[in-house]
Amino acid sequence: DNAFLADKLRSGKAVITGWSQLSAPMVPELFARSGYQAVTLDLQHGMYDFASACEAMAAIALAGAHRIARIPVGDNALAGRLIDMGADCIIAPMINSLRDAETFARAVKYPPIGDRSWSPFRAAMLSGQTRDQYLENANAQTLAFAMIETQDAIDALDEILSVDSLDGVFVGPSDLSLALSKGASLDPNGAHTGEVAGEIAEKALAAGKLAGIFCLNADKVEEAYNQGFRLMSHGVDTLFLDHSARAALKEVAWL
Ligand code: 3PY
Ligand code: MG
Repeated sequence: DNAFLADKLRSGKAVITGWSQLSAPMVPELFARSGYQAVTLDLQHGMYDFASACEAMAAIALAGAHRIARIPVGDNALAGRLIDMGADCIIAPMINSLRDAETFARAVKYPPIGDRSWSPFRAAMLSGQTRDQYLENANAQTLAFAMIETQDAIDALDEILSVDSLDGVFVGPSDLSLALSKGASLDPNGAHTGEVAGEIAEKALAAGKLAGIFCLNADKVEEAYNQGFRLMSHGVDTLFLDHSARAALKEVAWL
């Protein structure tokens, strides 16, 4: 369908996004062709750079799916470039303060709620709008999600959620579990990590924001949905390949 990602999420629809770290454009296209409504390109921990993300977004768009990009820490200039090239949603990692949230979200939005710089030629083309229409709709259609995944972020959550130009929060359960255990254990699927994620979603929803989360299995997707999250990742290309490669080799282990 032609609905915008922002409209789907705001109307309460769940959106599952594939998560891509391998930067050949066929990889995110495969996610989209296999039915994922959205594909997230990981420019923080994956192999993508700006050029490969541009190619990937074209391939995803061709397959009719939403484009989400996770930027490297603090790279708000790249956020602007990626939306200009057709990202529907930017996820910014390690947002730890009001100032982090404000500078990030403002880079994604045009005045009066932000200071995004003008020239969305590609984004307007991909969304099927004239540039005038694009200007009218961009602030509502383009999403800024701040990752909440540190103790500082939890401490500053109310302030972060007060940022007008921010659309939502996105929980990173691995870093969150490291923060909660003070570095003692990585426990993204643990009960305590899940409870804290639920509290983050509750606060976000109460503040009128959207909530998203990185999930490592289908049970976590269900838990997150019940906690009010609507944007959930499920399926990472590197992990798919890792699991399938091991399984394939195991089948011929008799050799
Ligand atoms: C985390 O779990 O910390 C993430 O950033 C998800 O990729
Ligand atoms: Mg993280």
